[in-house]
Amino acid sequence: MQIDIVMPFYRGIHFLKDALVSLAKSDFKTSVEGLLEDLRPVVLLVMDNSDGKEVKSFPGHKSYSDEEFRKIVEELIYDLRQQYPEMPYVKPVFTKGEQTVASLRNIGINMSEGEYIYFFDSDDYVRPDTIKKLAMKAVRVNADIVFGDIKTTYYKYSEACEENISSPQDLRKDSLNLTDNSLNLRDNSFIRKRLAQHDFSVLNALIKREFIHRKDNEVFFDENVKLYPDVGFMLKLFSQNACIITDSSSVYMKRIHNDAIMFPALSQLKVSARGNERQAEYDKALAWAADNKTVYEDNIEVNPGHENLCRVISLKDDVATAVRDIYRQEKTAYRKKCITRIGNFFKHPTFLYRMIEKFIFSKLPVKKNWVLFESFLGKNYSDSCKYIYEYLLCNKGDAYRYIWVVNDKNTSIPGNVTKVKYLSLRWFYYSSRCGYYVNNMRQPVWYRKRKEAVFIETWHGTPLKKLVFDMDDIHAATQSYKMDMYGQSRKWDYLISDNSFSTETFERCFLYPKEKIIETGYPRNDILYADDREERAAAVKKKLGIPLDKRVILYAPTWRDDEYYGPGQYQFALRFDLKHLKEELGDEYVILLRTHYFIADAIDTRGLEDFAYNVSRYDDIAELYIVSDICITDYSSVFFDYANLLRPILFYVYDFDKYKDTLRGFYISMENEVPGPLLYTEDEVIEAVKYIDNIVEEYSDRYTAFCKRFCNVSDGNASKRVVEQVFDGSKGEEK
Ligand code: C2G
Repeated sequence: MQIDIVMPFYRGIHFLKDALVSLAKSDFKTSVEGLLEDLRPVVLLVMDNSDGKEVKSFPGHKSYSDEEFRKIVEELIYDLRQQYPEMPYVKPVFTKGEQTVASLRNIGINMSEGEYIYFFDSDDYVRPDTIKKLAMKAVRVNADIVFGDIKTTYYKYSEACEENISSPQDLRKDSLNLTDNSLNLRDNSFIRKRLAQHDFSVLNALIKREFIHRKDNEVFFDENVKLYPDVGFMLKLFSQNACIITDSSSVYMKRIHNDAIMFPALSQLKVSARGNERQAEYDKALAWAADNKTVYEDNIEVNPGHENLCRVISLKDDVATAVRDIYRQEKTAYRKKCITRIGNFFKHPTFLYRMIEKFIFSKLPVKKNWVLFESFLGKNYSDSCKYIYEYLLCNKGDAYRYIWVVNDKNTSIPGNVTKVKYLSLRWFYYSSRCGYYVNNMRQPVWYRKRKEAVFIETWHGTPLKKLVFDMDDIHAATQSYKMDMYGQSRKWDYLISDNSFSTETFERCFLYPKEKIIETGYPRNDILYADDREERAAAVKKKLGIPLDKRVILYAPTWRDDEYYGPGQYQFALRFDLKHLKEELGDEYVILLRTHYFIADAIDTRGLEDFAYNVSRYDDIAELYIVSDICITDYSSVFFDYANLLRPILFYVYDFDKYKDTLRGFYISMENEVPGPLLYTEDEVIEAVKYIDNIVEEYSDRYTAFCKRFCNVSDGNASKRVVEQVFDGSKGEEK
């Protein structure tokens, strides 16, 4: 039995690869109960080079010419064929001119020769038995359509189908929850259910080709419908007398795109366009259903020869009802949304403040000499913002008015400074009126930047772990990360970079124009080169109560994307037995424990006060760098900064494989390029600390090479360079 798999493809070679790999790993061989002799899947890969046509070209990325596109696809098929000799035959069909998913599918329908057609979107994938299961049912009852289940996933094939990742927050949504009535269909409940859920998807359905290519009534996709061609197509199929069965154990994995910027799914295209298309499409379907009502027959016939197996069903009335329902439900949903919005308005002051900002504050003039500083969402007085501020204060003094976002009003800040709490009404006031906004994180998605204001994004680290558009799957709490970040970064006037590696990476991973990146080095590292560094270190030691005769280890790990309570609230379990550590190292060392600012869990140091110091709430990590003799981290960017001190760095990477392969991936090879050893157990860490001189010697060449590449801009004058370029530069002058 030949199954023609009609696969439209227009963009995202990584999606296509996953789809084809899933077919290559599918089982088309096994015959069950002797019913299935031979399944012959043929993939009709019908393509249009949208990358080539895409007008937008993103910084750091390129689009393909038709020629290049063809080459890439052919190479992919060739490589997969080498890797998986059993992969179904793939027939590439390159089309010319503008195509829609509907027209690509119609080309596939016209080319098909097999008994059944299976529509498969090239950004989805199947499980190894998905198609076979449908085929078995189809053969048994000679069905016109066999429907399987559809599950949605955010993850690529290897994670969702092979590794079975189990994060505590399983983001996969519910499936259709079919009850398997495949061999005993007594009523039309399944189809009615689909209609009621507005599920008109053609996916995971094995459809008899004759049933589409009927003599009396050929069914094609409406090529004028760009976004939802399935609706009209399925309504037409549903309204015919069809032998329809289901198999809930056959599961098709529909992938939700986490990147609506570079690789939007059709449903993620511009909302207004989507709304109109959908409306038009439903209108058409409704009109069609109404027109055909005259030929509606309510009788349910029994398919000859298969009386006990299935029924032939006719659903014209259900179709018309469903379409009317859609309108009703949409209206109700809209009303509910309005009510929720009004509710939110009173529940969360932010909504109210946003309105006040929009209608009052934003009407007041921008104050050109007001500078707003915000570090880690107001959690502390730190990072590059602090050093830019202190430079301005020393060198420009009263020329500017300084406002700091700090949630704790007792935070000690030098100079005459106005303090505001993050997202308080005063924050809205100052963020709306200030001429300069210096921030080291992302501002809220809804933040409205005034045209006259200058936004300086300092960012908060040289990237080791992959960021935004360089990431495949998102395991963190917010799946809208890429879209959010894209919108947020469009509002930045300057982005500070610590080295040429960061500049290149930011351009690509943020899709951010290189001209706006200023490679000044990080102001936060100026302190590491300060003449009075040792005096400052002594003062910090005194403040923390660290005994002067002890050497200091700083342990500063990062956060894990998949261990969270909610956005910005991450979990952390310390992988050190502090008592044991104290026994082994306590005579010579004390340890400073510093969790990432996203971590909500607190570290328990009770009973070990003279050895372990919890410095997670200490304002500025740079001050902790200068008091420490050894830094232990994992995948945090802290080591890029710490390396400026040329002191030993150890990498305690107990979950290395997971972090590298699943959660993030790295820009540089941790095995070969970082300036210290990768250690996987507590004992290895203890050993390394005991023999730290050997480590220093062993890693000396690597350390030198590392600094040459990543620390070559830093010299203690980064803040000065930023102020000169941003505050004294042309953009600042204009103000
Ligand atoms: N940090 C800290 N304490 C930690 C970890 C990090 O104070 N235990 C601070 C450091 O200044 C570090 C910054 O937060 O450089 C960023 O932390 P990362 O661990 O690197 O993680 P993330 O916030 O995800 O930023 O380009 C850099 C990346 O964006 C990483």
